[in-house]
Amino acid sequence: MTSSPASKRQKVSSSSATPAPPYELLYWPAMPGRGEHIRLCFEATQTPYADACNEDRKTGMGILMPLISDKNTGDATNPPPLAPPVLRHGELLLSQTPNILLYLAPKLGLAGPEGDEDGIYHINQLALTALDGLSNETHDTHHPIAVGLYYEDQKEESKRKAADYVSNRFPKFFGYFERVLQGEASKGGEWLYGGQLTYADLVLWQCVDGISFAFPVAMKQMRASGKYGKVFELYERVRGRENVAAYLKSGRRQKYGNGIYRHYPELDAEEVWNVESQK
Ligand SMILES: N[C@@H](CCC(=O)N[C@@H](CS)C(=O)NCC(=O)O)C(=O)O
Repeated sequence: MTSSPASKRQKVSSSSATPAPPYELLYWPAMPGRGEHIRLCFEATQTPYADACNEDRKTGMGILMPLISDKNTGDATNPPPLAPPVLRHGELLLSQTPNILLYLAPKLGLAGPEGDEDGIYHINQLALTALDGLSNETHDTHHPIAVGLYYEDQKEESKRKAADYVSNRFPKFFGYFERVLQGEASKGGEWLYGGQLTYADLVLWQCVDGISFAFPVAMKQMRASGKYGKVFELYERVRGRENVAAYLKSGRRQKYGNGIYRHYPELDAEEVWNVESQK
């Protein structure tokens, strides 16, 4: 019987003679971006990983660029990735942030309580929801028309988009996660699911952190409203964890810049939301 590629990979990592392959993250250098969700899983669990493009930009980009080239057709077992983040683990190459998280979570102990077989799908649901509303939509506030155009070329549309985003989408998504934390499945309201830290908490944390950088005025109001207390408590709880706190102080944590979370004061000003959202 021929073994499937998956079972070959299984053999590599479970063999006592062969050490488990290292985790390699490939992502644009010098920005947290979507790669940060994956970094946080490694950092929170003290799992060794390589961050090739930040450790040695030339070498890292020399690996990443051919992978996402429009000439790449992949190899015998891996289709080509369209865009980073990309995870390399032995012979396995994966892309799509939530897909990578889904793969890593059980291996890193971030997939919920033991014995809860369906738990990972609930955790995935929560992570996908955070990524939809608090990462992908955030990106659209400064690129509402075209990813390939500069922000400056779509500034007026950005203002309208941000106005709606801040006024309507923040309350919807923060309200949702507040309800999740009030719900029974959270098992106590400290963590989103199952009474323990999962990758959904780390995803939500990164989203709230990025949004706080991008929209400080709006976020101050969200905090002051008192409506999302549990979400902000979870944010502080994650930030206070020993491994996360140490990571945030380290040089491995990248600064926000021209990625998903950008601070354009004109998209955050209260007058703009009020005026623009009336149009
Ligand atoms: N849904 C994908 C989106 C990947 C993505 O858009 N990656 C960005 C960097 S964060 C990129 O380089 N995109 C290039 C492009 O869309 O042309 C994911 O979550 O990984």
